Amino acid sequence: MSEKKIESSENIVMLENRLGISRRSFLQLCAAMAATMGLPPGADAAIAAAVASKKRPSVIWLHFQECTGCTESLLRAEHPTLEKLILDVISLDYHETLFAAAGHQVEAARRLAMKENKGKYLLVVEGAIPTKDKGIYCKIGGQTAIDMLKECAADAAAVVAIGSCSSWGGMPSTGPNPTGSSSASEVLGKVIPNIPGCPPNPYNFLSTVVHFLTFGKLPEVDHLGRPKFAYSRLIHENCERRAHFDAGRFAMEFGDEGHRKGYCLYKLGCKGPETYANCPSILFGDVGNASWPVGTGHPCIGCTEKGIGFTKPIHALADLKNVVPPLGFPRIVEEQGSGATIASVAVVAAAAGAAVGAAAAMAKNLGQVTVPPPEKSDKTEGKTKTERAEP
Ligand code: FSX
Ligand code: SF4
Ligand code: F3S
Repeated sequence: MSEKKIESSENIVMLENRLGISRRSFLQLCAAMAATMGLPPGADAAIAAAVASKKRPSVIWLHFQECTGCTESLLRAEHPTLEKLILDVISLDYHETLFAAAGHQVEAARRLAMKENKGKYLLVVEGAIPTKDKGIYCKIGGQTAIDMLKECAADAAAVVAIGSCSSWGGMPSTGPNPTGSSSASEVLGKVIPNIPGCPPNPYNFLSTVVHFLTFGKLPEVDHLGRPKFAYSRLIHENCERRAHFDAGRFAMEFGDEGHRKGYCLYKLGCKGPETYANCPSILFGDVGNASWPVGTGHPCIGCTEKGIGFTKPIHALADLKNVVPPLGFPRIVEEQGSGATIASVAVVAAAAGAAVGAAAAMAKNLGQVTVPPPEKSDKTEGKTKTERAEP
């Protein structure tokens, strides 16, 4: 279907009224999602048609040991009123934080939704599951988290773990793990799709759900169950401070000259070189350039990586997985302009249906300016060789 035809179709017009966003914004977001997932040309139209017309899948959302940051980050997204889109794309039939009802009423609603949508609903698990002492450390409606998860998973079409807690145990499983916090996969005895992050990026969750809605299945995952479209590249590969790493320019302590100048955070413990996620490409909160941990000056703690975040000390040096700072690189000085947000990815997607990573990186570069290096070498350059990372 041509873009014009899609834009004027009755369902999209109705959607405009339903969501209170323009058709153009909606179609741009569909194109951005298709590009983020690395889908071929035409997938944006399929996504738009599915979101506008298909019956919304019933979603049962469980909360166990966590801070509710996953839900908070979904609801705090702003562009274009993402929370509206999420709540429109799915039929949220059970969610402890968002439900006005309480007690037996809400448990009855969960069981009714499970019965009416048997074999068809999507189960989303937020939070780790305590397994020590028969799971008594987390009970809801008199049921342990273990029993509730198993009961809800039995008739689900698919189970998705959202956040690092349900993906690997996350924060609650930090040593000495007094309650035996475990992942949803461990409790269910099988690998399920995980969308880790503390909190995870809402676009990765939305894209996963939209893939399920459009194609009737979840996107392809890696060996840890993470959707490949979001977790197949090291953070270090797309980081805007990478040029400084390659040139040996590091912040040595918080607030020093290198830190103020935006140098690489490797020596402050940045886990970007051993963490797979698309944080630097799609950013957080829709507030523009640099809105991700490293962009704001804090080392990545590896929250999306099993065995790194909440396991490895925050300021311990990362293992360099596949990158070594080259010795012969020319000096590079970058100056950041106002970067593009996820909406700009749509431009790239519309043009090419480009591959994941490339699309986001291109969009990010739309607003960046590279300026030539300064005329004379200063003290900083003198430091370069002595402070070069030892791989
Ligand atoms: Fe919190 Fe979610 Fe972290 Fe965990 O996110 S943001 S502690 S991953 O389960 O609520
Ligand atoms: Fe960026 Fe961290 Fe890699 Fe430095 S070590 S380039 S701050 S990801
Ligand atoms: Fe987490 Fe690191 Fe991204 S701390 S949010 S994986 S930059």
